[in-house]
Amino acid sequence: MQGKFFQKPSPSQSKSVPPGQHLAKGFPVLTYGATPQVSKDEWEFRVWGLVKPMTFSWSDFMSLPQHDFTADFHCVTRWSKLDVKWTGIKITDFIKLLEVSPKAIHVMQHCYGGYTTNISMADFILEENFFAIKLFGEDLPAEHGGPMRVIVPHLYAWKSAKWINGLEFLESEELGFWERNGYHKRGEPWGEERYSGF
Ligand SMILES: Nc1nc2c(c(=O)[nH]1)N[C@H]1C(S)=C(S)[C@@H](COP(=O)(O)O)O[C@H]1N2
Ligand SMILES: [Mo]
Repeated sequence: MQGKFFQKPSPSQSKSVPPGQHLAKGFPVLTYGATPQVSKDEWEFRVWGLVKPMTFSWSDFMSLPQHDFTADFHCVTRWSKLDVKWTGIKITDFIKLLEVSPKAIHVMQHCYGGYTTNISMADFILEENFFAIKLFGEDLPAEHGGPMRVIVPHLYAWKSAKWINGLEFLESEELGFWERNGYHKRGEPWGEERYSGF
């Protein structure tokens, strides 16, 4: 598929495009519902469930090390964008601040606006996953999840929660918004884990 919205991958790009996906021109915005407008001053981030409950401010997050990340981005609606440049804080660095119970095997990501998405601890606590605060060197725009979103590069992008404001640690798998509405529980793009089939 080509034309206004898609472009043909170069030979070197082809191996990075999972089956059934097309390269998007630009960086589409995909949001269910309205875009929350949250200032950094009022922004707050909570952890609860199988963890010592804690609340973090924007400046708490800014005291953590920041890194540049380059990651491919795959939306289950069949567009991908390769080599997106982000700046952010590693999930693994943040988790070190928490007292998580060893019984926690699953995580629910919660967001301003009410969106949720679930992920296993094994998929979440990876060096390559991060909280993004910049996109191509600029403050993360509100429509792409600013002031802060999650990026989990190895799963479909619905697992990368925009406007993240909390993590709930769980002793068993629970389903988030799209997962309750038919999307796959895990969502791995190379295996085309798109829909759950229930
Ligand atoms: N809070 C929230 N996060 C979200 C979504 C959403 O609707 N709300 N959409 C998801 C989906 S389906 C995709 S493809 C990506 C889109 O990110 P983008 O708008 O920056 O391209 O965000 C994901 N995270
Ligand atoms: Mo998506």
